[in-house]
Amino acid sequence: MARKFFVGGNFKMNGSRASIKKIVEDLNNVDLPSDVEVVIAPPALYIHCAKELLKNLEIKVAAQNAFPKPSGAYTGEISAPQIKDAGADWVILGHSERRTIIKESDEFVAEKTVHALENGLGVILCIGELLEERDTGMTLVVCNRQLDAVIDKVKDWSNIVIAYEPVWAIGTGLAATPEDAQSTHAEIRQYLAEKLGEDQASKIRILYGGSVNGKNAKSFNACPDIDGYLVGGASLKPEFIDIIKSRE
Ligand code: G2H
Repeated sequence: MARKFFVGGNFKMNGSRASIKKIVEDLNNVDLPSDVEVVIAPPALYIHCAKELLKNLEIKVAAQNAFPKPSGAYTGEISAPQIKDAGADWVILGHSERRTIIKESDEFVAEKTVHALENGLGVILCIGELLEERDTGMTLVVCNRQLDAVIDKVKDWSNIVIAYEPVWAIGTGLAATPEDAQSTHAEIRQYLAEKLGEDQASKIRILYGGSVNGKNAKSFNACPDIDGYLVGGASLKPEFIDIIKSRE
């Protein structure tokens, strides 16, 4: 079965009611390809508003984080059931900005993944290496370690999409080359096959993330193991639509 191309827009901590309304209206007003799954991830405050404004019901909404408890005394956190209640179907977990700035461990990301899946959310699981890890040949060691934490706890990966985001490429304008990205994606898929079996590995979508924009998206078209993109900065701009349409 072919893997459906997936384009996620990670707005990060950007936007206002007005700017998110504009992004959603722009998405409402274009014919998007039916063979691309589109998910937008506004800041949590705007999930409900984005969901209400979306007229194209094929476009789904994601949160950018979730706490691994359903409710309780966890000031400032949001739970998977609340994310569902606000209208989102997905959550981004393990983004490098949370791993590095908020110091989230592999185990905590795995715990969140279990909780999100148990509560009916799809998970966009981000993995990726720092520049010094890449320079010392540690790319796969790091990616595999981040995957292992989740593999230890989750056997059914049908509701997980992996986003491979080399940290050195995030927000820098310096995307990985298609050759480098394809080679890492293929190695990640091979690792998943060893751990989860060929069948599951062949179905898991592996997105590339890191400075994808309207100009470079097409350059990844020939990469068989790149099943879409997680887009940050460019998802706030009209070129997000060019990225969604980049396979046409
Ligand atoms: C990587 C990506 C989105 P950007 O973080 O997750 O952001 O496209 O701005 O590099």
